[in-house]
Amino acid sequence: MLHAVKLHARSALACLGAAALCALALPAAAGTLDTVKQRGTLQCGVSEGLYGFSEQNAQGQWSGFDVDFCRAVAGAIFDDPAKVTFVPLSASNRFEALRSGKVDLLSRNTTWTLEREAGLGLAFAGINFHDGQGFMVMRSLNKDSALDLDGAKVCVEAGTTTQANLADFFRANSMKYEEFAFPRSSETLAAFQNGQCNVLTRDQSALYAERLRLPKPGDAIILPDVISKEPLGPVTRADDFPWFNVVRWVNFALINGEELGVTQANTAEAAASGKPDVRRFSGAEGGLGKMLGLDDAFALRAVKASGNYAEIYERNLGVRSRLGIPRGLNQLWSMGGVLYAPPLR
Ligand SMILES: N[C@@H](CCC(=O)N[C@@H](CS)C(=O)NCC(=O)O)C(=O)O
Repeated sequence: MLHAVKLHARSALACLGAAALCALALPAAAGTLDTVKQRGTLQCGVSEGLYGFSEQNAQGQWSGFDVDFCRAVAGAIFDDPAKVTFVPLSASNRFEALRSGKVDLLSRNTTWTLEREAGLGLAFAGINFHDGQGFMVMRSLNKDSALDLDGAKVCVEAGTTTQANLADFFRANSMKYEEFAFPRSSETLAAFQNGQCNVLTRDQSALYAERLRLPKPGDAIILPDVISKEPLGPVTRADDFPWFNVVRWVNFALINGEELGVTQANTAEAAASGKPDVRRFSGAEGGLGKMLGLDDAFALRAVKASGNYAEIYERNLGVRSRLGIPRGLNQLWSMGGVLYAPPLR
């Protein structure tokens, strides 16, 4: 069920001085942010188990790129990254969990598409991983291009953009395939392993992750073809703009944190910095956090919780991690990638 749209009246528009610097004061919203604050924990939807993105160890502790994003949001709100309840969701049940309010936020390798926003009443708060879909085959199959896959038996997870792109790719190239679709990633991988299908298709990042689960990862190869754009990012309900903004600006804060050189280890130093942009980032001036309903130090707190974007990326996905995925497109705009966050001011 979709929540009713809440309209926020402009209760005050205060303009300061000749420079006409305007601060837009909104009434306290009885929305998700208040619910989260009152509950004392953020309910964050993550995947059920995807190396590098969200996984739970034997002690029940979660880790991963998507998990760290949830912790950064909790850090921004509570100054305590532990105030998150992780809710594992399959590809098929993730959107209903968000729409029904079971989770406040979806941080689960989810692709931004028009249908999901305009059709489901959701809003993507940004892109935190630029992915693309690929194919994995056993080395013994002797295929080195996706265009050689005519007649293949393909395993795919149901309820994903992956399934739709698969159909497009084979149709566009006049090739046939037999589809084996499963609701869970563990079942999809098992079917590939036991030979029910000879091709596994997923987002490239997920292929890197799933290959590590094979008894002999070196027996499988990821074909070089990338057949789609998969901009992955955090998602909220579309009816709560103030909450959407909180999540969106935490994402921007992590990217700006990298750009400014604010790291998990130097937040105390950053808080004492004399540089104007670092002072705004740390909440020493600008009063930016309050406009979001947060403490002015929200950006610094987010980095304190999880590290800046580069730290989160390298810890979970980067070339020195188990997955070994180069930054590529996910490099800052100033370093040859496409990550670009509006300024905190
Ligand atoms: N990005 C795609 C695929 C997302 C997805 O759920 N992918 C599957 C494999 S392709 C996955 O990550 N499963 C992990 C899990 O269910 O724990 C989408 O948003 O539809």
